[in-house]
Amino acid sequence: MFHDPAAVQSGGRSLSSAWARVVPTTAYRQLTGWDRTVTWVAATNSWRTTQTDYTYDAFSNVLTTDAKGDTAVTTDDTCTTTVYNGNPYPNLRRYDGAPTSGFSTSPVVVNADFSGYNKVFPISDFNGDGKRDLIARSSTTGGMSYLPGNGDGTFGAAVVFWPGSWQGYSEIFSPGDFNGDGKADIIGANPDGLLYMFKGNGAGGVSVGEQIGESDGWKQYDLFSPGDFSGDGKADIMGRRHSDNALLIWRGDGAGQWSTVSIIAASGYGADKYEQIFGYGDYTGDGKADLLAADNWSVYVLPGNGASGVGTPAVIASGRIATDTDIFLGVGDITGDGKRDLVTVQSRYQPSLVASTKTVGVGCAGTRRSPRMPWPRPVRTTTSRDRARRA
Ligand SMILES: [Ca+2]
Ligand SMILES: [Ca+2]
Ligand SMILES: [Ca+2]
Ligand SMILES: [Ca+2]
Repeated sequence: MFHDPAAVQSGGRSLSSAWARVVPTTAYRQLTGWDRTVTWVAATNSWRTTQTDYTYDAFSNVLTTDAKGDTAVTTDDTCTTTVYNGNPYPNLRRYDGAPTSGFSTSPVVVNADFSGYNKVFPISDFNGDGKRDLIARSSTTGGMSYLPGNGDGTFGAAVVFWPGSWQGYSEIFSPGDFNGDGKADIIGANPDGLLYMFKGNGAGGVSVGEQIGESDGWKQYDLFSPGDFSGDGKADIMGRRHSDNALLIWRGDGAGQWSTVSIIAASGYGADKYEQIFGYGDYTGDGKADLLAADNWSVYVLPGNGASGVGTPAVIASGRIATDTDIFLGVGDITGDGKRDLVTVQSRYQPSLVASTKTVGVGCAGTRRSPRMPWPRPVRTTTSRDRARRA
């Protein structure tokens, strides 16, 4: 999703453009380097040096980041050792909802090898046990499975409910219950661009698809649904149009069709602004369904006003949650603690946090290096990256 054709190393593997932005000059190199910060510590009348080493693995991701601590003998040392490895497989991870807004910065890998699927989306409850589930499509057979939510943020083994191939379907998603029988349904655009609804049976299956709408132009949209966005209690379909970046809503009639369609915004919701927009349900807690969106640095809430309108976007999380993620899934609360969660898919080769440990103490553990530059110096930051680039 985030892959940038310009950010392809010589080996041919594409790397996240977002990741390239974090370490722009060295993300595609196999090397080690260091950053060094020298700070005057008035309390101890001494200079403090903090050095961070970077090592890049065979895939040119940051492998280890190791703060070597300071050279001043004070108790203000704070040394953090962080270890990353490139993902051996695409994985599925969960970011638990933070107490007030946003999400935990320590994701939990809930499926370490998600390489068998090329499409995944959330659904409220597909198998009738009251817990939220995921739907996934096999990358080899195109068959459809559901991953039953356990209610604690984890998922059980995939259960195939449609062995035949849905490989040609694009824009597959669940709006929740679209035909009014109380059971969550699936909607998808078929290879001809026609839209089909697959009525859920509430027990882990769907009936044969039936066409909804008459147009064959559904491939011109990114489609998603936060549930009811218009405020009438009936699930809606939303989308953004590729040609003009407009945001649209098809207001569900509660019986498997829609009553009206309108353009919420004529522009401004394109992939150039938000790489992904996805339905969430109510994120803000005002009872009105919201959308979430992400660019290559931040995750945003696009608050619904309960009447098909969108308020001002607000950043709810930034950093690795955005740079590390290929696909966002607006799953709602899947851990049962009342806080809204997020599930993401992270691709192969992306850096995956292995461990992070913080030590506070004199010099901390590990190697302490002598400063290479004239000593002491005023407060400043230097970097070896230019040197490495020349090397
Ligand atoms: Ca379920
Ligand atoms: Ca239904
Ligand atoms: Ca509605
Ligand atoms: Ca809301």
